[in-house]
Amino acid sequence: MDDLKQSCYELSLPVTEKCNAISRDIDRANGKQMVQILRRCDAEIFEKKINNDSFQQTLYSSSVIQTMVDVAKRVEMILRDPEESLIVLSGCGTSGRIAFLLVTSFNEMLKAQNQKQICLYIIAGGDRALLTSQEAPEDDPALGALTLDKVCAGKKRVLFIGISCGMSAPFVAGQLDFCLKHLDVFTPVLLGFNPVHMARSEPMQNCSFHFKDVAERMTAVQRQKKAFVLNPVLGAEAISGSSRMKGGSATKIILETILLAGHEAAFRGKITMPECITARITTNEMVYETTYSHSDELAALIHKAGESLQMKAHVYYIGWHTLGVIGLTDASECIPTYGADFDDIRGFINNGFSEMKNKEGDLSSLGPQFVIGHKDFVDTILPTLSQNDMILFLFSVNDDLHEVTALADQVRRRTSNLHAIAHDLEKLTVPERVCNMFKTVLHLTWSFTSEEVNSFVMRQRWELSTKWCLNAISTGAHVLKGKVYMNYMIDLRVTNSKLYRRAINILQRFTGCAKSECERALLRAIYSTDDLSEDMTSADVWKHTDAANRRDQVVPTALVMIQCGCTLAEARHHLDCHPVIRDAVSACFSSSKNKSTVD
Ligand code: F1P
Repeated sequence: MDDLKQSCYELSLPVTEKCNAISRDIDRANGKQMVQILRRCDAEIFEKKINNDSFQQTLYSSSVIQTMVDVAKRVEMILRDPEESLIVLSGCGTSGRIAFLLVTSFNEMLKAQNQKQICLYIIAGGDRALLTSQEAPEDDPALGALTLDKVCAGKKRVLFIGISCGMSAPFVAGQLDFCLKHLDVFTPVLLGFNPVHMARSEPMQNCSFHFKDVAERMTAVQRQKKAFVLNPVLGAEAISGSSRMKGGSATKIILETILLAGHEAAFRGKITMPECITARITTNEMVYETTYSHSDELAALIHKAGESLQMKAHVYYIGWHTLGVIGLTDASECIPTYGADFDDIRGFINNGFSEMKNKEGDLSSLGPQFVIGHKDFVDTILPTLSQNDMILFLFSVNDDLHEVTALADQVRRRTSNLHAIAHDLEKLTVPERVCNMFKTVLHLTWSFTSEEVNSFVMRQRWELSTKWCLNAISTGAHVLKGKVYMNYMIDLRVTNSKLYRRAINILQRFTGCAKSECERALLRAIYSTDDLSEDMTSADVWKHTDAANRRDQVVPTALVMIQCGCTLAEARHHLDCHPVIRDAVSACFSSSKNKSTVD
């Protein structure tokens, strides 16, 4: 694509789908360089101005802080009068997983103080979506509304927070629309990271409105403080469109800040002021600084994980308590983002589902993807573990260190490829003999005293720090495996309408061809044919994504077909000869360049 076409094309994309200039060459970076790139991309979460644009509101903008204060006041009201009230957090994919984590932690905190547990999460696709990619329900606005209606039956007051980083998920749009129709009960909040005019305006399944429509209606109602739109801009993701990264982190920071402020106001009489919201965000910024100050260890872990994936071996996260949830979440996201197999990167948590405390309970009978306990790891993985597999323990000084050392001991009998991310406090450190069990230890000692912050708050910081580390490790490892071209996830799974559009965008971006040509190539790859029938081309997006769910490498195949002007079989053969997708694409770009020079 020439420069002008390229910049017009970029301008047409919402911020969350744009290509970040900082990470443009991430696919050529080594571990150390990658950490620096990710560090700079994540710094944008806390920047006062993005791309020198003073019109874009960012996390620290007074309008955003004020909206957070307003929503925290709603939380306070509900906590003060919890009977027949609910706080519901809902989202799809990563957004739903973060909702789950926040809700279970907040409810635990309420329970510890003998308060009513009034928080609920909804994730599109139900609890199985906590561990696996269930992208299709995300496209269903009616299902979203119905699910919300069901869980809120009989409630008199509901604070609903719908999370969609890209302001695009129909499931969430359906819920917000439902709330707007019932403002007597619901106060809807939209959390996303685009300006409202960039919210998605594509038609939705059996629906008369689209996301942007809902976002605009929300903005109108916000004037009467009956609905709230929280949409600071964070800059583009390090891997274009990968909202699990900055989007997920900012979701966690914003919602924890709001919930805690509401809690402090309700139970400690601390009036929520903009300054305390700002101070909490600054604390998270400090967590960011501290985490990335360990760049050497982080780079070493990326390198190790990359080596394992390159050798077709595995990376296993063995986490304790909520750090286990962070591990499970990070691992589950690699499947749709990088077309990874579920066992390339896998997470395990102590006590499995009883530790997760998810609504639907033990899901282990659903299949191997749902086998998540440490005991399961010992029974099923440990006996076949090889030196090429990387094991990464995730724990804090508050976890059972006897259990940590006993399991580490067992693993060490099979492999020395054992590493850890360990959190502790200046006044309470993980003993050296524990750290010495691991080859690499990313040891984060935090300067807060446990009196200063309660253990829930401390844990939230450890979770965020671990999230940043694991996002860097799994992203970096897939880059090293060749699953990223420039900073695009070219082997994504095209399993819902957003990802279908993203796939076409990626094809347009690399080939410079018209949208219609890119879409045809994508459909050829999805339906595995060179001759598309009328039925195929006229089917709606949901039919396409359903078919795409059962195919591998659809975007790389389409890319090679367009670039080389070849058949499906030839494209597949080309990809078979180049297992590293980045190489396959480069080889086909250079061969088509040579061809055009000769022509
Ligand atoms: C929701 C989501 C992402 C996932 C993938 C598909 O996005 O499920 O979490 O990684 O991109 O969409 P959003 O609604 O939060 O933008």
